[in-house]
Amino acid sequence: MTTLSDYLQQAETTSEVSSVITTIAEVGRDITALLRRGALADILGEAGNENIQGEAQKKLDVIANDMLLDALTGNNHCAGVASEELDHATPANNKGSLLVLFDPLDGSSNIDINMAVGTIFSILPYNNVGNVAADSDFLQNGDAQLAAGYLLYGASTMLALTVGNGVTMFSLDPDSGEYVLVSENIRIDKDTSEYAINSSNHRYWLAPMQQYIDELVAGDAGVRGRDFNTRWVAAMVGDVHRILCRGGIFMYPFDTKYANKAGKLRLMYEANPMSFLIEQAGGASTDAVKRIMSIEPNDIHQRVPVVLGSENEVLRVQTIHNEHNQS
Ligand code: AFP
Repeated sequence: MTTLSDYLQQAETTSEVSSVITTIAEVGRDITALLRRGALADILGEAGNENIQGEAQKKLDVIANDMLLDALTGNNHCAGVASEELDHATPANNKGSLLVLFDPLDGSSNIDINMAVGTIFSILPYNNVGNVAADSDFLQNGDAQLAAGYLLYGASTMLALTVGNGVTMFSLDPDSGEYVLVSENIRIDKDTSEYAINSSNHRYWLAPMQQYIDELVAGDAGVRGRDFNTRWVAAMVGDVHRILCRGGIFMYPFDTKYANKAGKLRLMYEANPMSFLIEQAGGASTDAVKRIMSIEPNDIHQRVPVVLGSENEVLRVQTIHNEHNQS
């Protein structure tokens, strides 16, 4: 049996990155304990306020955010933290060499119905050591990430992690409290017949995305010549986990409902960490046209359209968009 600690000791990363990953995993254990108590733990329902995204915060959004913030600001290697739930970055230890970004509870609309939720995290280098970290220090593209991963709080709690040398998965042993390695060097098939998208937004999508999805819906009666199936967890962590396990394509495209924000998902603490995992597992991740991890950010909360998963399907979406742009 290999634990997360055993894995990190031999992984091609630094002791500082390993320390921060361990801190996040420890908070994941505490969030798991809260979720396991569910309705009995007074963690359900609305917190009664909105975050910078204008979204009503759930109690557990705030609780998870505060747990991660407290733990990471207590880690000497963490110079600053940025969270989906906080307007601006929180400076921590200005002698630290790392920055951490997270969505503390992704899929929080699933909490009240006892469905899967998760924590997404991204670790960046701090290039201004000795100074107080500010939002601008976080504005690095996805290729700058030193590590990324998620905790999936499902029937079991799992940690998916990359430090730039493949994707490894761990399962939390509820008896010992250890994260036990269950799979490594995960690879995503280039092809798939399973897609994930919120189809109720069809009328808001741009024409090329409408064409791509209409072709999937047409199945073996259309140009694709085969039937497709759809799955939608409404928590990105759940959809990405399924893709890492059995392939697929996940899309939250540009839609005119969010026209001023370029889609619903956030670049820095959702799209970039998930793209790192997907690319490390042999998949692809774009904004429908451009590679996500090449995007130069201009705001820690900026949104981006997301198309990620099995490479040949992501490329097909890109081809259809390019054909429309050339016509
Ligand atoms: P919440 O955290 O507000 O539930 O949003 C989750 C999410 O950001 C992402 O995890 C899902 O894939 C997506 O939104 C679901 O969006 P829809 O609710 O529009 O289906």
